[in-house]
This record gives sequence, C-alpha cells and structure tokens, in this order.
Amino acid sequence: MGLLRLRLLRIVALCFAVVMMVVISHDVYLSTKYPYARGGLSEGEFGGRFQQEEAWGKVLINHLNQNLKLAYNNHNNINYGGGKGQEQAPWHPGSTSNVSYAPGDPKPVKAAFVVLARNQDYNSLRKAMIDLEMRFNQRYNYPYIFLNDQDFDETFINMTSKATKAKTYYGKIPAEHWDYPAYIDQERARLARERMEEQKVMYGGSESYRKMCYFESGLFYKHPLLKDLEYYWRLEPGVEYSCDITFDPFLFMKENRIKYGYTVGVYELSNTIPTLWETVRNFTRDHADLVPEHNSLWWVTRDGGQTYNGCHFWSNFEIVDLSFYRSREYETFFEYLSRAGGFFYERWGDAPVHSIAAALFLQKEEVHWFDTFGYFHPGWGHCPEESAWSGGRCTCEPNRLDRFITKGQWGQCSRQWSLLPDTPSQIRRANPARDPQQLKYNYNSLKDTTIPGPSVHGIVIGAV
Ligand SMILES: Nc1nc2c(ncn2[C@@H]2O[C@H](COP(=O)(O)OP(=O)(O)OP(=O)(O)O)[C@@H](O)[C@H]2O)c(=O)[nH]1
Ligand SMILES: [Mg+2]
Repeated sequence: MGLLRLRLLRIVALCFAVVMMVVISHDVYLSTKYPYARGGLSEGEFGGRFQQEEAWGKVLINHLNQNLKLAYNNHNNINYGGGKGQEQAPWHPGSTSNVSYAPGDPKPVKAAFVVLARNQDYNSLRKAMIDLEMRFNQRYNYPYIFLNDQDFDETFINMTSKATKAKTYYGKIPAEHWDYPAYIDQERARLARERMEEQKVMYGGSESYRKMCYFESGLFYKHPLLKDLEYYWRLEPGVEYSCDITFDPFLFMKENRIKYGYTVGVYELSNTIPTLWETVRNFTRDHADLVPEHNSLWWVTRDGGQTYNGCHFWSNFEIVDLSFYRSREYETFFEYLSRAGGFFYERWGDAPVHSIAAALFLQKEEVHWFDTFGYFHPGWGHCPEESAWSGGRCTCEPNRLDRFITKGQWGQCSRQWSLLPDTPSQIRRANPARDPQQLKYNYNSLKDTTIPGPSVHGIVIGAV
C-alpha cells in the first residue's frame, strides 16, 4: 500500500513538473516573440491573431498590475449568460458582435479614436487607452489620432503608441485653429475672463480652455488627419471604461444610420452660457430653412423655446458620424455662434454646442444612448442598469451613478432623449399603413409633467 502511494505521488509530481515546464517555456517564447514591454514592436512582428491577443493581454496585465484579468480573457470563450457558446449578450443592440479586425486590416467603417491632448497628459491617457483596449479595441484595432496645439514630444509618442497595437497618428493643430477669429475683440475677451474668474465660474479665467472648446466645437474635424474619416470616437485622458464592449459601435451606427452616440447626458452650468440660447433662437429665426420640422428640440426646451433646460451630451465621450459636423446645417450653425462671440466673451463649451445642434438638426432615431457602456470621466459617470451590468462583465457599481443619471435630478437628460415622440419615419417603419403626416406629436403622453404639449410636429423657436 505504502509503495503504491509513493508511486502515485511520484506520478503526480512528474505531471506537475511537466505542466510547469510547458507554461514557463510558453512564456519565454511569447516574451521573445512579442517584446512589446521593451518597446519598438511593429505590426508585422505579431503572429496569428489569437497569439496577438494572448501576448497583448499578457503584456498589459504585466504592465498595469491591476484587476484587468476580466477583460483579458479570450473573448471567444466569454459566456454572456445565454446558452452554451452564445457570445452575444441578450441586451446586445445589433448583429455585429462576432467581428474582429487585425491591426492593419481594412475596417468596414473608416473610423478612429480622436484624442486632443497635451504632452503632459500621456500618463492619464495611457490608462484610458489601456482600458479601452482591454474592453474593446484589442479585437477591433481602430487607429488613434492624437492632436495637439504644440508638437508632440518623444515621451508622449512613445508611451501612447505602446498602449495599443493599432496604428497611431500624431498631428499638430494649424495655428489658425487654435487662435481667436479676426472678428473677436481680444481685450473684451480678456476682461470677460477676469470677470468670470472673480465670479468663480468653472474654468472662467482660462484662455486655453476656451480655445479647446472652440476647437472641439467646430474645427477638429477639419484637421487633415481626419479628412477621410467617416466616424470618430472621442477619447480623453483620465476616463475609464468599465464594461466589455462586445460589438463594434462604429459598425452599429453605420448599419443603423445613427449620427450621434453618447453615454451621459447632464445639465450645463448656466453661468458659462448666459447668451447661448438667445443666440440659438436668433439662428433659428435667421436660418429657419435649416431646422427640420421634425426636430428634437423638446429635449432642450420645455417651454416652447423660451429657455434652454441645460440638457447636453457629455461630449468628452461621443461617437459621431462626421458628415453631421461637415453638413451645411452644422457648419452654418457653428459659424453663427462663432460670430456671436460667446466662445470667448463667455465660456461656451463644445458639449452644449454639439448637443443643441443635435436637437436642432437630428431626428430621434439618429441619436443613440450607449447605455450598456460603463464610462467614467472625473466628476461623473455611467454604469449600466443591473441586467446589462451582470451580463456585460462590468466592474463599475450598478445603480450607484446610474440612479442619479437616469432617475435623479442632474443626469435626467440621458434618459430623456428616448422620451422624444417617434418621428414619422419611425412610425412609417413600425406601421406602413398609417400616414405619418396625419399624426401629431403628443407631448402630453410623455412621462414628464413639465412638458407643455404643443400640437406641432417639432418646436419652432425662432418665432417665439
Ligand atoms: N493640446 C491641448 N489639449 C488640451 C488643452 N486643454 C485641454 N486639452 C484637452 O482637451 C480635452 C478636454 O480638456 P479637459 O481639461 O479634460 O476639459 P474638461 O473635460 O471639460 O474638464 P476636466 O476634465 O474636468 O478638467 C482633454 O482631452 C485635454 O487633454 C490645451 O491647452 N492643449
Ligand atoms: Mg476632461
């Protein structure tokens, strides 16, 4: 009996040693084949796709030394709670979950992450990039475009290019895009900054913040690096992605003809935009032909256009079909706002500007809330509701932030876009027999008691 037990023990020890040797030699093989951690790896040096992801995940885990294991798991083995082998979460919005593209492969959508950043942002940016890689882009390999008003330095380029195996591009912003337009009175702008600083308006005293907001409002998409881009995904240093993104949002948007995607809708600080709404009203009066009858203005005004309720998409995250910003409507709108001067005499942000434009020019179904994304930007965030959270491999706290965003005061705007009445094209799709022209928007049926209930299709604010 004793001899048998000894033999058994020997066999177990032998097996263990063999397994350890295989694991160690595999590690050594990977670290020589993929010396990413030491830098300087080009796309061609990667092997097959499976190995790429494996090596990639290992390197990131070694580098980050934090709880990233969840996202590293080979995505082919993820079970999102459906039947065995089901890769698609039940809440999945489209049919695009199984795609993945190698770094140099052409993609079905000409799309990229676009990052405005300063050289000193590289560290908080790397963290955000690595989150995004782990949660999404390690399978899709969309490129990154970095823009800066200064030349990017070597550290920035080195550190950011090593955070992804996708291509990275670095561009300097043309000087005229980071400057005052000729018609702005710079002395008046300086005095306005001083006054707003005294009044403790957030970033009220900052000149560079205004240039940033101006650039992000109407100029960034004119940069030569974005020339052929169809869609862009804005990324900022310091943000966090806390749920796996199991489909390609670019493709999802393209397939569904969505122009604007957001994760968080919040209220704007009114002391940064004292005359913005008045300017928007003037715009709708002067360019009534550009505002479609079936607009989405209910989302931003609940009193027939008298006042702005402050709702805006938090544009530090946005995925946008750039044909929207390149459209005659948007360009005319931006130019109109620019000439009014509020980017510099007040402190208009790109978030309310993009958002009011979406409400003016887009239909309900052209805007999508990516409510299954876990997203955090310092100060606020979004964590999906419980069902999506448990199926979607999230690490954020369900309901904590979401409770405020979807049901509480400050973040109600996220949910409210979906309360907009259906548009004629939606009605036509759902019920082709009905004539949408006969249907009136019924604002009174919406679940918000503050709604006045106009009987027109959209809201005409220029005439108020
Ligand atoms: N190149 C460059 N990028 C800037 C400058 N100011 C801000 N940015 C970038 O513009 C984006 C927005 O700036 P933030 O400072 O994050 O503005 P915010 O998100 O409104 O405010 P906080 O994140 O709360 O500070 C970020 O990606 C910044 O890195 C600047 O002067 N030059
Ligand atoms: Mg920010």
